[in-house]
Amino acid sequence: MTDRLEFGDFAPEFTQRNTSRVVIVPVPYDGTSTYIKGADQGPEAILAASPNLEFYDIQTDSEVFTEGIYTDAAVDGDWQGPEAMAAAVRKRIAGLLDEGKFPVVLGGEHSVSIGAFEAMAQRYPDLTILQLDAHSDLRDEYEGSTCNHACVMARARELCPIVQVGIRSMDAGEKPRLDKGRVFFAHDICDGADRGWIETCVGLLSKHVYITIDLDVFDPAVLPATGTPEPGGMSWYGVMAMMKAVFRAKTIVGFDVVELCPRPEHWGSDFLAAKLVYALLTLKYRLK
Ligand SMILES: [Mn+2]
Repeated sequence: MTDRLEFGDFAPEFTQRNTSRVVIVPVPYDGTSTYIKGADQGPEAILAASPNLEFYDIQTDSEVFTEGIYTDAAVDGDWQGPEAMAAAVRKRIAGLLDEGKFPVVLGGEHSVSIGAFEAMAQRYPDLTILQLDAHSDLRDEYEGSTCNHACVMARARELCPIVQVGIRSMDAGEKPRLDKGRVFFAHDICDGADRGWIETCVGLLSKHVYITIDLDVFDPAVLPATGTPEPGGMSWYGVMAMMKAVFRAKTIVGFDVVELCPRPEHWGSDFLAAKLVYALLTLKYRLK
């Protein structure tokens, strides 16, 4: 037994490290966020909310936890900057890939994804990184670091092709780095737009896909507890429709859910993040 929080509250036979296909990796890091601090509390809030989910999925008539969901120790340390944190995440994820596990990273601010990107790109030469986010995150450098949360997708682009979904906030200086053919802006895909864009998006992905979900991709009315909320975001069913199409067509090799900034008055955000994790696992293993 361990006194640390676990995802869900499953019988011990479904939470053993050696038999679990899924490994949850909390990364409680918030070293570079620029507006509201608190993303380091995100993993704990997601884990704390998770036992309150229903673990039966209506749409697929399934209980995906039977694949085994192990919650690993947090990647944590007394780091001087995000570079050292990214290296620690890379090492952890590379180890899990060696063991044949399906890693799920819980942030933490978005820079926690960089180490996962590196481990994934090394393992899968044809990788595409699919980003759901309000922000393009394509700054080459921000506040003295190339691993700042505002630079996450600039680092991703150095490793492999990327596709960006839900974007509605960026700096003019990022324009040269933006590949417009691979960006789905929120104003084009939200608010009653038909979902034909999803097929176009799936068509841009390679076989192996890593998904990075900044929770601020959701509209703040849906998920308010995030550090840099932006109006005009995606709905729950908008995200799920897209995810269903992606998981059906491609081999998803892992994903992260980042930038939850928990607030006591917005406990629904913690629950949404936990539900999103479980819903994506259902799509991974139970989608018919
Ligand atoms: Mn963002």
